[in-house]
Parts: sequence; C-alpha cells; structure tokens
Amino acid sequence: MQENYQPLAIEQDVQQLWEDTGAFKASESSSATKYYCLSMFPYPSGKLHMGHVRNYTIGDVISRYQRMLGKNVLQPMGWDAFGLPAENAAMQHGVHPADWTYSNIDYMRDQLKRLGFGYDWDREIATCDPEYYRWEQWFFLKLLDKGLVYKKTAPVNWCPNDMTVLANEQVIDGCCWRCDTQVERKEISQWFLKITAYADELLTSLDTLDGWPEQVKTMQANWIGRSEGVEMDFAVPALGAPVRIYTTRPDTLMGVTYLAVAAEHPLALKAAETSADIQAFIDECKRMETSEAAMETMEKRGIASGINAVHPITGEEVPVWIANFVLMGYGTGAVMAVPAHDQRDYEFAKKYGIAIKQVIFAADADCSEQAYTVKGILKNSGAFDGLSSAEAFGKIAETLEQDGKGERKTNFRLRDWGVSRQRYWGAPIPVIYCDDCGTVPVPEQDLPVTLPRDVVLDGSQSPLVAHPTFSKTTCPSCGKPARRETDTFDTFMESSWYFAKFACKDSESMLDSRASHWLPVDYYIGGIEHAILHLLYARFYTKLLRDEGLVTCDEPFKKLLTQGMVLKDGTKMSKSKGNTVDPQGLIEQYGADTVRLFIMFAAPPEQSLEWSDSGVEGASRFLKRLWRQVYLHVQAGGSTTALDKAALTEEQKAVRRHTHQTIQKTSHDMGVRTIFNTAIAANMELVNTLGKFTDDSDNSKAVRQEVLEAIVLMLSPMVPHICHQLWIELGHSETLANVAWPAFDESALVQDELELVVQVNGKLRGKIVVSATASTEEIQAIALNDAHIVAFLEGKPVKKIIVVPKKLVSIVV
Ligand code: OVK
Repeated sequence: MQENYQPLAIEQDVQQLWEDTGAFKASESSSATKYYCLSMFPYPSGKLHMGHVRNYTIGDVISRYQRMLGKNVLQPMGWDAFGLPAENAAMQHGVHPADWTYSNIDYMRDQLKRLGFGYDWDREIATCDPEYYRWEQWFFLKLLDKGLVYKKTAPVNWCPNDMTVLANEQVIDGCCWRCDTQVERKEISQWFLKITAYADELLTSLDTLDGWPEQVKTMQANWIGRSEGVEMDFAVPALGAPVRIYTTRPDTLMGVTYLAVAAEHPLALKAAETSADIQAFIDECKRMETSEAAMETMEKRGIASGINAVHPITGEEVPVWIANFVLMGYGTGAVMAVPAHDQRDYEFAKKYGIAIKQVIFAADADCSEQAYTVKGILKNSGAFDGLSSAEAFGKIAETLEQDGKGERKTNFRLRDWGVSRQRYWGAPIPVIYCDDCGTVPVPEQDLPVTLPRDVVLDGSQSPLVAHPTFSKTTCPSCGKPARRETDTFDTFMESSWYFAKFACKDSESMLDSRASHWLPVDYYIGGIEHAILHLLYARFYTKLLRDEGLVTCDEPFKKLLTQGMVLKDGTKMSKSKGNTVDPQGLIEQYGADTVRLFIMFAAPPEQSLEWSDSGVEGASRFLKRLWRQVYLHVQAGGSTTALDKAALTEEQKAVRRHTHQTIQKTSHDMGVRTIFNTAIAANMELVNTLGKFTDDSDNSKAVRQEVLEAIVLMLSPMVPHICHQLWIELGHSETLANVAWPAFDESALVQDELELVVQVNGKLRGKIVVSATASTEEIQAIALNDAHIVAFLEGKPVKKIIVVPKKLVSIVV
C-alpha cells in the first residue's frame, strides 16, 4: 500500500474500472426492488459550476447508498440541450448552435465522469437529438387530435427595430437587449397545451406526494390557485352587452364603486371610438411588457371610459375604468372594484378620486388609511345587513342566481401553457399551414420535422421563417404548396418527459413498458427555481402520458429534494458578481473525493452552502488521515485472527460500541433524514477514536479491521474512489460498488455499566456506577449506600427517591 494518499491516480483507475465492468448499468431484469434516482439534467451551458456539482453529488450519494441497501438502482444523465443560450453563443462567437451545444456536452460529460458519478451512460439523452424530439412532436399531434392542444393569439415582447420576438430575459428595463429600442406588446397566434383541463387533478393529487417538501406543494397549489367565487354580469346599456366579472368576495358586492376593464376589452375599444385620450392610453398599455412579474411591480394607472354599468343588485350606475393592471388573457378581462376592501382598488380609488364605500364591519375595521380586507359583518348592504361574510356569500350568490344575473363558480388561477417560441434552437412544431386545408398535422411517417442546419443567426427573426424547407412545402392533405409552422417548442416541453425516456432510451416507440417499470422516480433532486413550472409541467405531462396509456403512474416524482444554493461571501455565486469557484481547478488540485466530501459536509442538502477554501482543505486533510489509519493498520500486518467477542477488554468494547453507534446513526441520517453532514461528522469522530486506540493485540487488530471497514463502507457513497482503494487495501477483492451497507451489531451497543449522577435535594452530589441491567430498586440501594452520598443525607429519613433511567438518581430528604 502507498504510504501517501494520491487521489488523482486512484480516481482515474477506479473510474476506468467502473467503466470496464459496467458497474452502473441498470437492468430491468433484476429481481431486486427498483430505485430510480434522478438529478435535474443540466443545460449544456459550457462547463459545470458548483451548483451542478452539489446537485449531482447529492444524487450520486443517494444512488450509491440505495445500491448498498440492495436496490436495483437507475441513475441516468442527459442534456437539456435546446434553448436561447445556444443562439446567443452562435451570434456572439459565430459558432453553430448545434456545434456549440455538442462540444459543451462533450466537455461537461468528461467533467461528470471525472467527478465519479455512477451514471448509466448507455441511457444518455440530448434533447436536441431528432430521435428524442420526434416523440415530442408525435405526442403533440396526439394531443392535438384529442383537443388538448389549440391555437389562440397571445401577447409577445416585440422589438420593432429588429422585427423579432424577444424572450422575457431579453427585455431589459422595457427595451431590447440588442438595440435598446422600446419593446412593444404584440398579439400573435400561438400554440397552447390545455393544462387547465387537469387543474383539479394537479391540485388534489398534491395530497398524495408525501415525499415532497410542504413548501413546494404550497407553491404548486398557489400557482394553480383554485378559488370559489361568483361570476356575474353588470349590464352596460351603452355597449349593448353586459360586462362579466368574477369575484371571490361576493359579500363585498354592495361596496362596488367602479369596474375596471383591460385595454383590449370590447368596452374599452368602444370608448376609444370617441376619445383620442382613451385610444392613446390603450396604445400605451399595449406597449407594456407581458411578464406577470412586470405587471405586479408597475405603477397602476387608468382612465375613465365615460361608460357606466348597472349594479346587478342595487340597479345603481357604476363608472367603468380602463386600467393597465387588468389583463384580457386573465379571466374575463374585467373586475369589480371594492376600494374599501381591496388594497389595489383602494389605491386606485384614492389616486383618481373614486368613492370608497365600506360594507364590511368589525371592531377593528377602519378604511380611513387603507382597505379592510378581512371578513366581518355586512352593513350599508340593504337586505344583506347583519349577515356575516360567509352567510352573505351564499345569500348574494342565491339572489344573483334567482335573477339570472350570476352563478357560483370555481376558478383557477392557472392558465393554459403557451408552448410556441419564435426561435430557431428548439423542436419544430409539427404542423403545416395550407391556404385551402388550414392547419394540417404533419403525418406520422414524416416525423421528425428536423431543424435545418444551414442557417445564419443574426438576431432578427428566426431563420426558419425564410428557410426553404419551412417556407415551401406541400400540404399533406391536398398536395398544394403550403408552409410549415416556424415556431419551436418551449424547452420545458423536453424536460417534461425526459425522466420517462431514460427508462427506455432505445425504444422504437415514444415509451415502452420499461417506463412503467422504473417510474415513478423514487428520488428527484434539483434546484428550488424549478419548484413551480418545471415540476408542474412534468406532473401534467405524466398525466397526459398516463391517459394515452404510455405510463401507469399518476405522479412522476415520489420524493423530491430541493437543494440549497451555493454561496460565496454570503451571496449567490454568479458570473456578474465575479465570485464563482470553478470546480475544475479544485478537482485537479485535490481530487474529486475531496470536492465531493466538502460539498456534502458543509451543509445539509436543503440549506444554502457557503463556500470556504478552508473547508476544502479540511476535507482533504480528513481523507489523508483516514488513509493513514488504514496504512498503519496494513503496515502492522492487518488483522490475522477473527474477532473474539467473548474476550474483549473494556477499551475494545468501547471502540466497538462507538463503531456500531456510528453505523446506527449514519444509517438513520442517510436513509431516514437525508442529511449527510452529520453522518460524515460521526465518521470523523470515529476516525478520531481510532487514532487514540493504540492497543496492538490480535483482538485489537481485529477490532481495528472492523472499524476501518465500517468507516470505508459508510463513507463510500460520498467518497467512492478512496473507499474503493482502501477496501482493497483492507484485503478485499470484490468491487466496493457491490458491497452491502453495514448493519450494526445490537450486542455491541450494549453497555455493561452505566454512570448515573446523584442529586440530593436538587443539588448534584456525586456519581455512581451501576450494571446496565440493574433494576430501579438495585440502583436506589446503590445510591443510598454510597459512602459519598450518605454524607449528604445527614442521617435524615428519605422522603422520595426517583430514578431517571440511564441518567440520574434524585433523592429528597
Ligand atoms: N435543465 C434545467 C436546469 O435547471 C432542469 C430541467 C429539469 C428543467 C442545479 C448555481 C449557479 C452558480 C453560479 C452561477 C450560475 C448558477 C439546478 C438544477 C441542476 C441543473 C444547479 C443550481 N448554483 N446554479 N439546468 N445552481 N446552484 O443546468 O438547480 O441550470 O437542479 O443543477 O441546472 S441547469
């Protein structure tokens, strides 16, 4: 055995061995229980950053631990390869998005291998591979057939100078990132997936996800946003049609002092016919950004339409305003405003001098400074006076229903999923437009619709628009000249089903029975930034796949771990802050095991991890210490005799007890709590104990062998390379990757004697040593007869004596 730990050489050899022996190839034919462990696959953005290293180390530790428990583990890896960064790189460096992507994949794959992650590389997927996205196209057409896909106009960010659509991240302070021109809102026709058809199930089946963090389930539930309310009509004689609104607070209906409608609402358009000011305001609204985040933070503005609506209960007239915070795409494009009981309505009313009418009362209900948004008792509400908010909800709904002016309705905040992107580097949407036949699906035998390679990206419109294979095709239905859809899919489409494809990469169909064998994913690990959209889309897609008979599960991810961020100097590592740490340099300096150990030791997986150079040094020192312990043991001849449990000295027993306590604790930390830093710390303490254990009798060597083997096995999920080597040095020939997780020896945990503290009248007066099996009466007798304690009893009669098992004896005299 080498005297010094040389990580680089060991790691290379062990990785080669894993590759040669196919150590991590998963098979469906195993009789062992399956365990599918998946980390969110990366965008091939160039090179790994620390966040990736953390994510993938956590996944690998869980996978290796489960393998040691005897599970048949699948841990695959692939590439979320489409998206804007490849187009940006193409423009900045003049390299084709495909070349940029594939060369990044090659580099990052090497990095993952260098870190020793146990992936089944035979299942590697790159989503930009036509053999992958062909099935996405195929499935889209199935959904189209089922009516779960449709087209409608929706707003996009439009740069009038570059004549191109911009993604939200390409809009900086309302301007185009390239030419700084003011961005406009433009309505264009786009494809949508009807996720709203699954809103109810997406919400209710959250209850089945016991293995998900509550916080993530709450975020999903809020995003879906189920609400109970009332939909009602306000008649508008001037428009000749009523304005329909939805409210979750019908109890405040009698406090309505105005309505607000979106700039695109028919009432607004009607009002604009006779007012240049209104038209100007509408035009301005249309120029606004489309993102919801921008909506929330912008200044709330409006203009009176000059048109009045009729209150459905009082018959009184209420003015209608056109407001920039009401969106046509959300609900009915109109809202009733109750300034006394809604803060946004309140601020708007104050700004424009609109009446504020309080109708909900309670002891603390005061509307002089702000809206009173809590429920209470109705006043100023005519026939509904004196009712509670809850009672009024029912009564008012009933009244509207009787009058045919409204009805109770369950609403969802969730909107259908717009999947069209006006970009090149994505999966083409497989439809053809024919002047005669309209929208025609691409026939199955013509799939995949592949991306042409011969394009130049210049930042203006997608090169697909002018590309001959897209602009000139024939209608599959009538054979006349036609053109292809030039939009490509949102990249969330690819990441919504990749976990299923990993199960059956080489299948002749989209998925086969192997998908049902492996799914659901037993443990899914990834960043909190995907808590809402990616996870929701993946859950939605799973239900779509199930309803198409392609998988049998209802939910894709049984357990979810959302890892914390990697910070440096208290802030997120980011290029712009210049505080990134490149994992590559560290791997080259210290080896993969040190990097893995540091990252798992520095914090529990769900908490943020503060980068520390000294922490990396510490991890490296510990591995050297562990190596040294094995080296000294091996140099001293190792263990030549079997452990004789009957002949153990107290010291040997204590070392064994510590060992088996550590196995017990580590198993609990890893298997139940999914917290690794404490598991590592426990093993570090055990290494310390071993350092102090210098006895060199044969039985001590056997004990030392047992302890070292246990440590090597317990740390192997975290630091697999060094552990593999140490395992061999400890005299084993089998690959560590196939060895079982150690079981603790119950008998080694038993302590023969216990030390208890003794209190007299609440004061600590001494300690006694008793047999671990002593009864309460025996312990009491020992305490009362202990010479040291007797002195404190001062000969007084004992009033009370209490024994707290394994801890203390309390005597009252
Ligand atoms: N391809 C998607 C993705 O997020 C996943 C799909 C399933 C939708 C974690 C940093 C960071 C540090 C410095 C500079 C910049 C960033 C993510 C994902 C996984 C893959 C890393 C998180 N710090 N980034 N692909 N992270 N911590 O390549 O949360 O962005 O779980 O790695 O990330 S990704």
